[in-house]
Amino acid sequence: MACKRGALIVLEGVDKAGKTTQCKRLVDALLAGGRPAEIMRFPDRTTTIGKMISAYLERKSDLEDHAVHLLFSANRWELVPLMKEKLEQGITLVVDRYAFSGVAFTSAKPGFCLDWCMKPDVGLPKPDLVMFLQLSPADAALRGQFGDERYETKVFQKAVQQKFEHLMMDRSVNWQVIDASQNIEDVHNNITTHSLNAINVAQNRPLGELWK
Ligand code: FDM
Repeated sequence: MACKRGALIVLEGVDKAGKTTQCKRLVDALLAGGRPAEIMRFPDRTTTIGKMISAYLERKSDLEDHAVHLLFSANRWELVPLMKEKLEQGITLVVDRYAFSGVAFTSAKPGFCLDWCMKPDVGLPKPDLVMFLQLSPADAALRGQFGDERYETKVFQKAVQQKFEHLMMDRSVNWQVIDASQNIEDVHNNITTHSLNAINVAQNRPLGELWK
C-alpha cells in the first residue's frame, strides 16, 4: 500500500504573534511522536526570487507593488514540486506564512483588491489546516518593538489584520483561530491538538487546490 500523505499545515498571524516559535515547537512535537514533519517558511529567502524579496523587505531595493506581489507568489510556486514530493512521502509540512499573508499584506496597500491579490495563488496546494494566531495590537506592543523591515509598523499591521479577518470568512479553507495571548505552552498544546486532527483527516484525502 502506498504510504499515507502528510498534512499541509499553515500558521498565519500578525507580527509578534509567535508563529515562528510555534512552528518549531510543533515540528519538534510531531517528530517526538514519531510523525515525520518539516518546517518551511514563506518567503523562502534562499532562492533567486527569495533573494529579490529579501532585499525588498530589507529596503535595499525598491520594487513596484504589483511586481513584488507576483514575486511572493512565484516564490511559493517554485517550491510546489518539492512540497508535493514531501507530502507524498508522508511528511507533514508546517509552514510559517503562505498565500494568506501574500493576500493580506498586498491588499492592505492602497489600490489593491482582495480578488486581484488572490489570483496568482489560485491552485496552490491547499492547506489541510490554517491556524491564525490572534493577538491584539495592545498585546503585540507588549512583546516589544517592531523591527526595521518594510511593513513593520503599527498602522500597516492593523490594516493587515483586517484583511486576514476578511480572508477567514472563507469557509472553503479550514481556518482555526488560536488565542496567541496565552502562554507559549498553552498555545503549543492548542496548536498540536488541531494539527493531530488535521494529520488524521488528511491521510485519507487527496491534497486540494487552493481557492479553486
Ligand atoms: N509577506 C509575506 C508578504 O508581503 N507577502 C507574502 O506572500 C508573504 C509570504 O513579508 F512582513 C510579508 C510579511 C512580512 C514579510 O517576514 C516576511 P518574515 O519575518 O520573514 O515572516
